[in-house]
Amino acid sequence: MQLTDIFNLSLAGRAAAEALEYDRVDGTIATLTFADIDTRSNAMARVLTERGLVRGDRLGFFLLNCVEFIDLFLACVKLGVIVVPINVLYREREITHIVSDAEPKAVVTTEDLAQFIPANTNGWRIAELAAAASTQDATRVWTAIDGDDPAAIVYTSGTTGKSKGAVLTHNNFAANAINVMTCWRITSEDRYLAVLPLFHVHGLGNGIHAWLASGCKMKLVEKFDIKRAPDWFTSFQPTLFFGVPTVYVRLLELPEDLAKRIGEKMRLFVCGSAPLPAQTLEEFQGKFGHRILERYGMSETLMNISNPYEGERRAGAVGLPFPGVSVRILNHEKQPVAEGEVGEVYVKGPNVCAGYWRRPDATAEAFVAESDGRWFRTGDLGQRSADGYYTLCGRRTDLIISGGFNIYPREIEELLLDQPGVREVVVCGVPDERRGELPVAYVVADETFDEAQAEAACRQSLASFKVPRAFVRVDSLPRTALGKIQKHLLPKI
Ligand code: MLC
Repeated sequence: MQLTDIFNLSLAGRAAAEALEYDRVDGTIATLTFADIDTRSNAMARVLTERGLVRGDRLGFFLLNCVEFIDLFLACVKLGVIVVPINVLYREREITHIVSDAEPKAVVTTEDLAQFIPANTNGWRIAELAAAASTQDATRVWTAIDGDDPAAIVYTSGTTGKSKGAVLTHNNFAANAINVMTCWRITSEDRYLAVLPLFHVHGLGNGIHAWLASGCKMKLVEKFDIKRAPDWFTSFQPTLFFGVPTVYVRLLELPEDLAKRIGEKMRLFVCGSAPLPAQTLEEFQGKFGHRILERYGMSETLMNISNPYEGERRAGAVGLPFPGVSVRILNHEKQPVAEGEVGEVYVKGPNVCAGYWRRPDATAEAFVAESDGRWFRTGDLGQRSADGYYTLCGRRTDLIISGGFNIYPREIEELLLDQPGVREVVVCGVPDERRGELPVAYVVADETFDEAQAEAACRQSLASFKVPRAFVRVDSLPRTALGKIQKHLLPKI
């Protein structure tokens, strides 16, 4: 099995059907069939082969959503080349780490984004690859690929400050695509509006893969923009939409009558990547006439748990395990907790990644081998109700989620500790209505500390969503007798 076999249901099986539309720069709409998608990626695969890429090589993607992202992604899937998506908001420090860890043959990017690629990295322009593909032979390429071959290495923020690459195989993505498609009843009749970034598993593993498996029609936009959303919804009239909570909070800003009209055409709104406040769910239902379906996944595991399509979509809960996925809630002693009690969520299934790229230490830490298999420690705390619904109630780790993007405080703290005058620093998430959480830095520093300089240093090296929204000076950090920082005792801002 390889991913192409599933994608062929549409690439070959629905060759003549309209597959994709996107807005051109001049404002006109481009439409491609599944046959077009297939041949474009065949040609792109031949370009990659000419440039020396073979099965098992890595290729970095540093791109906004665009049709060429899809061409390149499918070309890699067909060749067994491992895709390494990089968040377009990442900057020097983050990209340098990913490139040195994954060692891609090249990082594919645009003219605008090329400035952020480290100088010693092979940067390929997507426009040049696309131009080369346009004159290539577009007949099918086929490579012998094993289902356990990696399809992508997805970097997730690491607790040590350095991100780790979750190795997702063809089988992982296939299991996820089939679950998403069947459990959410996605069919070729659907019209999917894709606003989430393709460099994350939400937009890629759920969005692109469910589109290709089901053969529905997709409208792809560069990135979510609330000002353009009314036009996308009214002109494309989607039936299917995936968002993070921040996207739903922003959609609540739309006028009542428009919301109602959008709701009339819609079949399913799905939310994930961060907790959806029950109030947002209820308000959204009142305004759009749809109960958002909330589900739970991670970059390392793809989708684990989902509220049911039929049946109760319970506010605050993430629902029931997906087919093939086993879930356990364990206490500190790794023993199962009683019903309703809180413990750490462990998962097992065909969706769970093979491990972390070249990090046997981190892989050993994240997995627990039991007599019934290999369980992945999610780091999330949860409980199960009497009727089997799971609810998440926080995290074991310090992870901050802002707008659906993960932030590990340690990475920012390490950078700030290098700033003049800083003696101690701790970064915490503070609640924010729109983004869920925002990072704030509490700093113990002498008079040489300069806030503007610290902020500029963060902005230079880190993604914009990681830059602390405030620097709060404190005399000391509240600690326990054992020296652990008590974040809850820091002054509220
Ligand atoms: C935001 N920006 C982006 C971007 N999202 N740039 C490129 N691509 C994107 N996808 C930039 C904006 O241009 C802007 O830059 C700044 O970030 C703030 O954006 P905003 O539009 O003012 O913010 P907001 O209205 O808050 O909306 C942000 C958002 C974004 C919701 C659109 O946070 C987003 O796309 N989040 C999705 C994250 C995601 O897909 N996570 C899935 C992880 S997978 P400037 O320069 O103008 O300031 C995972 C597993 C699972 O967790 O279970 O799914």
